[in-house]
Amino acid sequence: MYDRVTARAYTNIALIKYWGKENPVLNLPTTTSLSMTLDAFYTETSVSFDQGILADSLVLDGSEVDNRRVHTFLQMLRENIADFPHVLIESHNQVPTAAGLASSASSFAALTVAMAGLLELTAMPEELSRLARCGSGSASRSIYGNFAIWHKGEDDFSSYAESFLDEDIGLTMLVAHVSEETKKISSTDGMQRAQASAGYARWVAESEKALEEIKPAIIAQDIEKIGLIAEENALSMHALNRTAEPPFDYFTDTTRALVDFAADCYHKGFLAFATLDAGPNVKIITSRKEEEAVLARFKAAFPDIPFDICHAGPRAEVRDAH
Ligand code: 2P0
Repeated sequence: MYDRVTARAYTNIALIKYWGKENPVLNLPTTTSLSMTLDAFYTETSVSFDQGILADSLVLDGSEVDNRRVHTFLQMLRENIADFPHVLIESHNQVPTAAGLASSASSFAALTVAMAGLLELTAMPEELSRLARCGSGSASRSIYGNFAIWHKGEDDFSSYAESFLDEDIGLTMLVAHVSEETKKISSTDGMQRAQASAGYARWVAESEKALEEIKPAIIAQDIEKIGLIAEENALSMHALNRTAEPPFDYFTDTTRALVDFAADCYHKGFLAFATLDAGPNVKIITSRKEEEAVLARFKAAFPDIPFDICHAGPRAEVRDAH
C-alpha cells in the first residue's frame, strides 16, 4: 500500500468539440468528440490519505482551495469504488487556469490516475476515462496520448474515451495567449445556453458528420483536411453561442483578428487553421514542417501576443508512488 501517489496528465484540444450535455450530473455529452493531447501543458497531482485532516483538502499551486467539483468527485469514488479516509490533494498546474485551455481536463485526469494508484485499482484505461469524465467531461480524453475519441455513449457505463490513434502525425498547435483571465461564462453554463439555441440540433448533426470526415483524415495524416474540418467545427460552435439563450461570445477583437489572420495565411499557401475552446485564446493548427514559418508570420502580425508551440503529448501516468 502506498502513502503518496503522484500522477501527471496533459491537457487536450478537441478537434471535434464537446459542447452540450445529455446529463449534466454525469457529464454525458450530446455528441462524440475527438482530441489531440498536448505536450506543453499538464497538471501534476499527488494524493495521500491524511487521518489528521477533518475533510478532503485540495492545495492548488501552494494555496488551499475549496473546489466543489473535487469534493463531488471524491464522493463519487467513495460510492462507486470503496470508502476511504480523507485525502490530501496537492496539485500543480502547468496550464493557464480557466482561460479556455481546459485545465479541468488535465486536472481530473491526473487526479483520477493518482487516486487509482492510491486505491490500488487495477483499472483499464477505459474505466479510468469513465471516472475522469465524472469530474470533467474533457478529462475523459486526457487519459490517452496523441488522439483520443470520447464516445458519447448512452449512460454512465458506455460514455468513455478510447485511443483513436496513438501516433504523432506531425500536427502542431500554436497557442496564442490572448487572455489569461478567468472566463466569464463557464463551459457548463455556456453549454446549457447553447443547448437552448434554436440551431442546436443542426449543430449536433453537423458535428456527427464532421467526426466521420475527420477520422480518415487523421489516419491519412492529412493536416490540411484535419485543419479545415476542425476549424469549421470550432467556428460553428462559437457561432452557435451567438444565437444561444441568452447569447454570449468568447471572442475578443484580438481573437477575431487571429482567426482572420489564419485564414489569410491559408489563402497565401500556408497550413494555418484556427480552433478555439471556451475562451478567447486561439490555437492554430499547422504542421511540424511549417510551424516555424507560420509562427514567424503570426509573431510579426501580433508582436504583443505570447505563443506556445505544442505537439502531441503522452498519456496520463503515475510518476511516483511510495
Ligand atoms: C472540448 N470544451 O471538447 C470542449 C470545447 C470547451 C470547448 O470540454 O462541464 O471543462 O467539466 O464537463 O470538460 C470544456 O468543458 O466541461 C470543454 P465539464 P469541460 O474540449
